[in-house]
Amino acid sequence: MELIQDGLHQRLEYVKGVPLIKYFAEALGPLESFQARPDDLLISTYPKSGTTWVSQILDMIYQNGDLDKCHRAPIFMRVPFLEFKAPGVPSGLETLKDTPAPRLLKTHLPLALVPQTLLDQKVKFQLLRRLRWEDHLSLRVQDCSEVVYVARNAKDVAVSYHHFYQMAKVHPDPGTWDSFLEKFMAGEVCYGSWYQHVREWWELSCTHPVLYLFYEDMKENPKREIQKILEFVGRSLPEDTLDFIVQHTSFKEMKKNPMTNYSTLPKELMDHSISPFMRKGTAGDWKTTFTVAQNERFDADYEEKMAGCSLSFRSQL
Ligand code: PPS
Repeated sequence: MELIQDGLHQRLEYVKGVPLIKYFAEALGPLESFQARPDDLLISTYPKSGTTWVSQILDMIYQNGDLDKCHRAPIFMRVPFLEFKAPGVPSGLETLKDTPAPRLLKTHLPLALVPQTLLDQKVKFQLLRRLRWEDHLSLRVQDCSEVVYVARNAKDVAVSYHHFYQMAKVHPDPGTWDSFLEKFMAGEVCYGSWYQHVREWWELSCTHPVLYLFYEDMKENPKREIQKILEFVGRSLPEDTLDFIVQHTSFKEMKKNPMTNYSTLPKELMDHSISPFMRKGTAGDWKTTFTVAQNERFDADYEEKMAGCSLSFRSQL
């Protein structure tokens, strides 16, 4: 535990212009030797956008809805977090060594920092787009690693991130909500700009097999979104299994499940008494935190940063 104490509240380190937790920045070098497999599925998100939720959904799909199998390990062991590194716990790369194929992988990295091996399939995919849809689907499953991206509206992400910065001790001191919001808008939080992240992965979906999902759609109709995921990964499940997955990936179930709620991590890394990892799990919670002035300033800045982008977010349901 002394190693963990040593690592508290480090400053962010910039890599290719992207601010990262110092340990995560250190993990990028070894990550260059990572070799993707064509049957890898990458779960990519900006932090606090529904990563754990979609990870549990995908693992339940991969285990054909067998909850006991999904209890085999905490979510961060079942779905290795590629750039994760912190004192006293296995790194993402270490976890990966024991992960059997087909693998689910997690990252929050912006494209500039994603290991090239995961994007190498791009050219191949561009060629495949010219084929008939059925050929395209069957070839795609065999030849390309795929990406499920989840995006969440920026206001809820900012609020969730501020709470997470406080409870997950590898982050720098977040400061007040007002100062954190300014840093979020300036892209000076861990992983950089939300605006750039959601945009560049959206653009990638034109040339790469990316299923681009929205947290708010998942809240609105989880069954519909899980069906999209099933189709994307080329699997089908009986209706009752699908309903079972919907039920066991609800916020209520995942909050009390030690294999999804991060309660198995040492308190020195995540202190749930400050703010639980499974905090509220709603769309529109930002309204309890943003002042009217903050909201106006945020909206004006948002218009500028998202100008010309076809992405459309719902910040309430
Ligand atoms: S992380 O640390 O970046 O990987 O966090 P991430 O998992 O992306 O996001 C955490 C937020 O997602 C909420 N969450 C859920 N919402 C609805 N349903 C389910 N099943 C679910 N699981 C996790 C979690 O509560 C965090 O959001 P907030 O707003 O803080 O509650």
